[in-house]
Amino acid sequence: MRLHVVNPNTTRAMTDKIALAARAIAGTGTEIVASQPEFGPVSIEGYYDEAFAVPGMLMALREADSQGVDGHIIACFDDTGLDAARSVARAPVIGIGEAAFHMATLVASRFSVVTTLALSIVPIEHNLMRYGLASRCARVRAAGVPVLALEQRNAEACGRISDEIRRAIAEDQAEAIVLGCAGMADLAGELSAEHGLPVIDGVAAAVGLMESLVRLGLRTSKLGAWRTPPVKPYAGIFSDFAVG
Ligand code: 5HY
Repeated sequence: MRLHVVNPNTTRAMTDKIALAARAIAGTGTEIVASQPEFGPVSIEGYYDEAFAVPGMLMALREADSQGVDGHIIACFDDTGLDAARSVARAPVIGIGEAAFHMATLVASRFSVVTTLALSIVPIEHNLMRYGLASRCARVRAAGVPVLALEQRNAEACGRISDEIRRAIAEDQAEAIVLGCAGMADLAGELSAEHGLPVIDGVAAAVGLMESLVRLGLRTSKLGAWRTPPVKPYAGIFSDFAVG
């Protein structure tokens, strides 16, 4: 099978790290095709960045969809543009945030999320509510680390994330940790070993879930929320985004 992993921000080093993490978990018969938008924010931190990441992400996703892939993974922890992507893509679409949350519920009765900046906390809390999983999440925490600070092996950034995990265990009684940024994909194993609990990276979780969806022959239902968008003109610079 062929899975498309799209990093919705425009930082190539992060796209490469995400692709590496996806390929590390992918089964032998799974090819990972990675992409990123040609335009948009270099990182997504909060609602405003997210708004300007969605068009470019959708363009990359529709291009991959037209080339024929078995599934799409949106590799931004906010699940940027997930609903729009499911509406327009032929192949099923999974966001790494939703994937990580579901995996955490299978190994822990309560989990905490450790993300980058405080700006990202409420968008993640909103997603947990939308997915019906807020009751399983003890708390969404921020390590105070900008997304792009994770791009080089930054001891200070890793230390902040580790300290926040320690607080989540002590204060939230977290039984598992979800890493709240695609840029943390390479840290899950060492943090799990350091703290002695499951630490879940959304990229790996999404690849595992997508392989199962494809094997089960499941695709997005087009009967309701994610039905194909109606054909209509789009004026101005978005004219190429119109469906049909
Ligand atoms: C991510 N931002 O996974 C999110 C994490 C965040 O550019 N990739 C980004 O801080 O919201």
